[in-house]
Amino acid sequence: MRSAENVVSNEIDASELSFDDFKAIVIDDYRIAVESRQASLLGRKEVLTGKAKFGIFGDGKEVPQLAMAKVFKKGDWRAGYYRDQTFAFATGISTIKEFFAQLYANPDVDAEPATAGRQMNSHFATRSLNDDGSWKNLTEVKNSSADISTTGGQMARLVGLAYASKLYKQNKELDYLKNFSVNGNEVAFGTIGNASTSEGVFFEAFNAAGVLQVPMAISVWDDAYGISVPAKYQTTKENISEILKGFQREEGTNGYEIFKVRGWDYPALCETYLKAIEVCRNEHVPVLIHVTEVTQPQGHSTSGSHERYKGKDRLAWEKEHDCIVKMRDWMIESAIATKEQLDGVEEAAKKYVREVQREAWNEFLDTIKQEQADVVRMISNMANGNPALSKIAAQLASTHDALRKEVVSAARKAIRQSVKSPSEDRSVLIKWYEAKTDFYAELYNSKLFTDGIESPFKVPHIAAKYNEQSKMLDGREILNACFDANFARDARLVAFGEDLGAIGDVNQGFAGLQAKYGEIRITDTGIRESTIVGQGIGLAMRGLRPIAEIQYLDYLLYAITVLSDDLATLSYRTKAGQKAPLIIRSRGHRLEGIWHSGSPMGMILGSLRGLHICVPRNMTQAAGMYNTLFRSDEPALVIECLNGYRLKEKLPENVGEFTVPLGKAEIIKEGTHITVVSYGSTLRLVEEAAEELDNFGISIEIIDVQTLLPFDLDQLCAHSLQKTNKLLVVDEDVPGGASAYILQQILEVQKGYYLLDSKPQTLAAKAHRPPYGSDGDYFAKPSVDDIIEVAYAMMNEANPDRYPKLY
Ligand SMILES: Cc1ncc(C[n+]2csc(CCOP(=O)(O)OP(=O)(O)O)c2C)c(N)n1
Ligand SMILES: [Mg+2]
Repeated sequence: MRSAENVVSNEIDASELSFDDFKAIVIDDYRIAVESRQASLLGRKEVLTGKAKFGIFGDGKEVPQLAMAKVFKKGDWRAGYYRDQTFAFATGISTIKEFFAQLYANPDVDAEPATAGRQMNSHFATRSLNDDGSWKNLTEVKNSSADISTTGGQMARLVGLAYASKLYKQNKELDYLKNFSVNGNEVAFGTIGNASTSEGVFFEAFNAAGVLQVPMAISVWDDAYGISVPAKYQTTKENISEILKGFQREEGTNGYEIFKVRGWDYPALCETYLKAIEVCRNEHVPVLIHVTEVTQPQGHSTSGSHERYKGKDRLAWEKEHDCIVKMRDWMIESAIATKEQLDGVEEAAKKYVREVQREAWNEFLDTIKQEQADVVRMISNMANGNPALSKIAAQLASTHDALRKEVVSAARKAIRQSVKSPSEDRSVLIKWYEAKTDFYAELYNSKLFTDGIESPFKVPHIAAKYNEQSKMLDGREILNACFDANFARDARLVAFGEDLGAIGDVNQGFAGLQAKYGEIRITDTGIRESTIVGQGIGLAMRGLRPIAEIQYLDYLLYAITVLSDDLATLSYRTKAGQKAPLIIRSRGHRLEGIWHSGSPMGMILGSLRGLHICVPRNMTQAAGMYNTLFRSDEPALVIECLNGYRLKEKLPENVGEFTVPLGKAEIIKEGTHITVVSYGSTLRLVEEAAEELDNFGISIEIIDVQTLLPFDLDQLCAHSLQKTNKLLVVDEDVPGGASAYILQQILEVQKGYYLLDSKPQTLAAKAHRPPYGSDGDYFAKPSVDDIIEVAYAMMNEANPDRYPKLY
């Protein structure tokens, strides 16, 4: 295997270059390009012959990526997409063997370090973390943030990766973080296809980086198509650099440097990248490099042929302008190499790639082969004349290149078929399968969270302390004191969002803190929720501790794609190779109007597995959760109660240190008749209802679950049901939203079903969003009256004599 070392020598240092050195570098670049092309050609064959499910390749985009690789230094970052294999090979970010391991979905993280077989091919990622979840030294390696498949989805994160350099450069208090930056000199390289620049997040990110003035270098690989759809449907004037011209910086303005270069012109590409990245790195000016006249020799992916949608002329043009063909012609014309020499390079590349591909395939199959042989043997042993079992064993034995699915499925089928004939041999197979379950779960289901040494579950629980002098303050002041203490404690913390800086957020949680800690740490942003989250992801991936504020929970929808696709999947899709300990702060539940009172918890629960979801009932609980989260390394969303900032709470003397553990529910009122489970703002209503219910002799036990993900790990809800046998879930989401999730947790996971003596009840909001005004709220969200009446009706059902019907 060629090492990254050999590749790094291709960086240009023109000052000391002889013509022979230069020739050697160019020829080696050519080698990388043709090897990459061979990988694309062979990769496609592997899919078409059924050895892999789907393939998408970087053919036609090799040469510009060589140029980009030359200026990509250790400590730099990439946020790109599925066309970047040549860049990955040229920088050592990936190897051809790893490329094939990923194509085959090899789940062994050593063979496929980017995603451990979890992502489709050509989804690149480097490993930022040690096995215990701690950071490696990221200044010593070339970094690729983990790709995602959504077109343009990399752009939001790219803003944050670039913004980190700005913080490291401008905030001297961060100098001690030697593993992440050398004076903020790192460039964040983005790549994107021409068609994907049509996505909103591209324009949002583009503008944000222009405002922020960060070292972000975007390359657009422009092959004039997005699958079958040509540029005329994609881009105004069919020319992205033309329409972005207004972003060009001018004397005395901020903005971009914009470059345009043809994708087959190797010397022009090298020169352009050198120039562009110099200004980007040294002056922190974002740059756009529009790489035009790029081709796609095999079409978009293995899903179909491009001959369906490209005309004859275009196909002929693409053949002629294939960047490798052009590079070859130029090398011969410029006496860099002879035709024969290049023929030799091409021949060697073919052979080499074929060898590496075979190795990757064999390694992928090796462990499965062992499992296959074991299962065939065990089923044969237990068959003992049973034809059904013999058939299963024979079928598995004859399956050529069996996948794990076939092996395990055969084992499970054999266990089912022999259910009525227990034997020693059957027990052996069952034992084998049970022992393997953990191994398979580790391979395919593990690391939704990093679960490392900084897991929030390892943060010690410290109770809030009060004394006689403890003051009663507005809820917002409790939070403010918590943030203040944490910002003083940890220089890595930064907070940003709309109206967060100068005025300290719309509810004053950060009031006065910008003046104290500086604009570099507590910062206003434009109205751009997707890239506020992306900004946080990129910063968190580079060792900082961002708090990204989404002004109201209702606006989370604008950021949900970035949260769901990127942040929530990051640990899982890299098998804990990368992490982004980002805290999203928002506020929601009770206020008024269709866009200011939402509680879309079902959406959040459905789309954000991979985040902790905290729903504190007041600001003290919120502060305790922040204290836990700031001391650990997993991402979380904290939803504060919109109507709680002005309610009085007692200030703990250890407001910056006490912790509220995640997943710990709390009984906030004991009772005997009904267990009422809720969270957030509705708890105050439930407490109010409890008082009136007491007058009827109905005693409810109120449980605050505190976090929805994870959910009540000690199973307080089920314990409570042992006493009450009645369950009411009160929730502000739509019917069947979060309340359905809560029921599933209590009835199924906690086995609460067996403890009920009447049907479990939910009380949710209406299916529409709440109308404006207090009356709108009353008729759309669960009210105190609703809670009392539902609880009363449950008692009426149990004992109609004692609790006669109200209506
Ligand atoms: C959000 C989203 N929409 C649609 C797709 C399906 N899709 C995958 S690639 C692609 C075309 C992208 O074209 P372009 O950005 O020009 O990149 P190219 O493949 O041409 O290099 C589309 C529509 C997707 N992956 N994600
Ligand atoms: Mg394209």
